[in-house]
Amino acid sequence: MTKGRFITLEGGEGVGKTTNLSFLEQMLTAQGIYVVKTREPGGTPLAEKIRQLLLETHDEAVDPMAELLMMFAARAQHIRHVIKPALARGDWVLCDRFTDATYAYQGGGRGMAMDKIAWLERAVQGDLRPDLTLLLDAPVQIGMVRAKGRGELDRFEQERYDFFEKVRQAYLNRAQQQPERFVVIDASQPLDEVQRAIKSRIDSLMADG
Ligand code: T5A
Repeated sequence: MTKGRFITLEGGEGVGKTTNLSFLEQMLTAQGIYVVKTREPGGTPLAEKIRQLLLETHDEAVDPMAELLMMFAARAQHIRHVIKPALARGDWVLCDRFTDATYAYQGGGRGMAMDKIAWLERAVQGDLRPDLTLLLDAPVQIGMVRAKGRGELDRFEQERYDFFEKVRQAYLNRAQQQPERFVVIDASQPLDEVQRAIKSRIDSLMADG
């Protein structure tokens, strides 16, 4: 049985995570690899309900701690019912956002203490971490224009510009702190260039065995 891999795609709004996750799925499937494509928040029926609560707008202000705990509540379900079983089977898990998004949005964007996030990460995930994280990075403006092109904005997409600048910076800081896990890809390039960069990194991951 081949060793399962856990690959996450990260980045701000509209940088192309969903588009490139499908590209990656096709590329790996063509090589005979069993792939589980999933997303956060979400990935199980219950976690998708939590996603809906998180993304819709409410008359009541959402407390940042409540938001943080809902992210990890959804993640606990996702890890138990989807991610761990898939890795145990030897499948590759391709996940549209994971805990780096929590550090970027709840930590960087909302200003929650990073050590609280780290505590929850240990409590919920144990030692589960992605093998590889592709960070699609682009100026906030570019991602927002792409995201707006898709229609109605969710609760996060309605945040102010400086929120997304902080999110972007928090992602880049994490990539700098963990260069062995992160690959930063310039997502402002044309899509075929972005996909060439992704393919090259995956080829070397496979060559490493
Ligand atoms: N969240 C999530 C947290 O706050 N904390 C957490 O812990 C987690 C897990 C989830 C929200 O939840 C927050 C963050 C988010 O706000 P989401 O749906 O996962 O929401 O995230 P979004 O960023 O909203 O996802 P999007 O679908 O909007 O963006 P994608 O997936 O990055 O972009 P995609 O692939 O849909 O592309 C957008 C458009 O751009 C085009 C595509 O064709 C598409 O039309 N495009 C390009 N165009 C030109 N050149 C390129 N290189 C292009 N790449 C894509």
